[in-house]
Amino acid sequence: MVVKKLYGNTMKELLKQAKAELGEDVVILSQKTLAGGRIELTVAVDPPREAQAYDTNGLESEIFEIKQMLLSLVEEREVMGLGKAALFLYQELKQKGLSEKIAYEVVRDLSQGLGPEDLMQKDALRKELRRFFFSRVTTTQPLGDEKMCIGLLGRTGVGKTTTLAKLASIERFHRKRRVGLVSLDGEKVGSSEELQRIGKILDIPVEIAYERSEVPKLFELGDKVDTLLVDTPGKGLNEKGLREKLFDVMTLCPHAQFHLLLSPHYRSDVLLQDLEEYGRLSLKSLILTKIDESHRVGSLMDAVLSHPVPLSWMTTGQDILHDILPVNKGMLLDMMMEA
Ligand SMILES: Nc1nc2c(ncn2[C@@H]2O[C@H](COP(=O)(O)OP(=O)(O)OP(=O)(O)O)[C@@H](O)[C@H]2O)c(=O)[nH]1
Ligand SMILES: [Mg+2]
Repeated sequence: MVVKKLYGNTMKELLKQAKAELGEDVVILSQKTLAGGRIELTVAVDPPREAQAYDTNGLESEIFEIKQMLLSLVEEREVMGLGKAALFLYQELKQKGLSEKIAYEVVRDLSQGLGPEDLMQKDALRKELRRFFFSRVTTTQPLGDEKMCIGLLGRTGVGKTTTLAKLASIERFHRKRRVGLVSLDGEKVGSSEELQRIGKILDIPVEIAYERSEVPKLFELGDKVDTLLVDTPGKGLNEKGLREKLFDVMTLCPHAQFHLLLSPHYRSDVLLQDLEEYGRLSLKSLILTKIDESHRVGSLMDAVLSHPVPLSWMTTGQDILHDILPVNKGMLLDMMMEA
């Protein structure tokens, strides 16, 4: 992969430059606003197939696993040194679904804020855990008064289309804004009918792109609304199709904000994989979906504690008019510890 960093004042100008220098297949790896407002855009293109290097993935992942095993032995010994209550909490956190790495980080952090006496007390540790969780996990409220373009990302079935409809309902009925919905997911069987149904219930315009070439036409809707909501297919950024369409979205809506959806149904390694992959775009927030379906939110909390992306909403059912609320950190922590 050929990677290049570009600097400029607007996304539009940078995206144009990226296409001119690296061609139509260029993809965005990350974007960052620097001090003084300048933008740093990291872009890449894949090299031709024959130029790809010898695959060392197998060996690398074995070395990684061995390193992890050694590290966890060292960590467990260190936790033992903190006392019985800390060790119990460490084991409890792992049993609730946190990975060894995060459980160790939590207990080590708690031990720094507590004296040896408190470290022996279960209650004091629990209180400190709450403080740690509230300070480490941040939240954000992304709906502003300016013109907005909001794209939802995530693996298939995680709840993108349903959550988008819920956001449309908040914008349309609670905040009385003009809303439009565009979908980049025209290929999916039944998606047109589903989106038309949502458009009818919420009384908002809906446009669907079947091909990449249709994307620019779709975004003309952006001129007529305050909030443009963008539905995406449940494809990874590595699969051809989505990343090109997202590139176009960023060109057409340089102020677009992207949110990644995660649900407690997935193991933490799957959630972390999504965070790594979609985190290449600068994510505005994480939306936690299907919180009503599983009380075991440990894997979700593990992913949330591993990445510094703020949380915004959580969704709690299939009703597009009601089942969404701002993230409640206390509720999530209680759910994890009581599961
Ligand atoms: N219980 C519950 N079900 C939900 C929630 N959000 C979505 N669903 C359901 O999950 C299923 C999949 O939701 P979609 O919104 O179609 O998921 P998607 O991410 O758009 O899926 P693709 O378009 O296939 O990528 C649907 O049956 C939704 O009704 C939620 O918060 N709770
Ligand atoms: Mg969908």
